[in-house]
Amino acid sequence: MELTAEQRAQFDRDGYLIFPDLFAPSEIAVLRQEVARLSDIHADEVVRELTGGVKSLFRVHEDDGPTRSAPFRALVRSPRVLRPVQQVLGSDETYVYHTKINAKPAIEGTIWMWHQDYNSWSKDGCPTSNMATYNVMLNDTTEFSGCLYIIPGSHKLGLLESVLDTSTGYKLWSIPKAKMIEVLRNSPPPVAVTGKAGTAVLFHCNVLHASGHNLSGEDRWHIYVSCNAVANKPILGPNPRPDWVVSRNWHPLPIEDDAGFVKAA
Ligand SMILES: O=C(O)CCC(=O)C(=O)O
Repeated sequence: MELTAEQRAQFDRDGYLIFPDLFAPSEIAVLRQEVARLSDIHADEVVRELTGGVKSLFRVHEDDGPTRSAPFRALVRSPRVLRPVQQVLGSDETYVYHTKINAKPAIEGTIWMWHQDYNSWSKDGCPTSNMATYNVMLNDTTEFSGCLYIIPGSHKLGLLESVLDTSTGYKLWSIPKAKMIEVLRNSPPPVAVTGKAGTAVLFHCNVLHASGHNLSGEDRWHIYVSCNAVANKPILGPNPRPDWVVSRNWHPLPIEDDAGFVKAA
């Protein structure tokens, strides 16, 4: 899948792109089966809500480790995912920084406070913000079920100061309250990124985003494929985060079969 010049200009301007209904219901059914299987695994790669449900399942794109998954490994190599990522990063030599399935369970799935992904990734040692994330909705996503909110154009603010938010099961570098209020009062209104299962979203690592609690009766499953240019691989410090959140596999990812993830099931 090749982005048009117009889409590339839109990504540069707004910091994100939405691809409604990009994956068919039959394709999403395959991926959902995998999430159900992976949710029973107990390992470091599976982060839980403070109440016990699965918050995030990391490292589903490799062929080793407890959360390995042949369908998700094939998904990150599909042209529908990898080609747009290569285009916005301006490099055919890209790799997966991490994969994460945010399960946001019905009723107990908690918020993600306002942040820029590069708040964390700069601290991991990635020299520049030439990084992006590709999200696929694995079920219908509404405001009620805790959709993502994005502030259009906020990547142009550059990297903002952050503080470590420890209020949920996953520690996250987030924007301090006073700064965030100032940004919200001076920015276009946040966009609620809702859509049918199979909708995809690609966003820049400096775009400000957050999401609400899942108050609905259904889990809200999303996969996030975060990508980096090989030339921007992190210069790791003395106590780097583990491999499942900061991949050490920085071989360029090949583009493979667009239907590979269905065949791999
Ligand atoms: O899954 C969500 O609702 C938000 C996830 C997010 O913001 C992130 O992983 O950076």
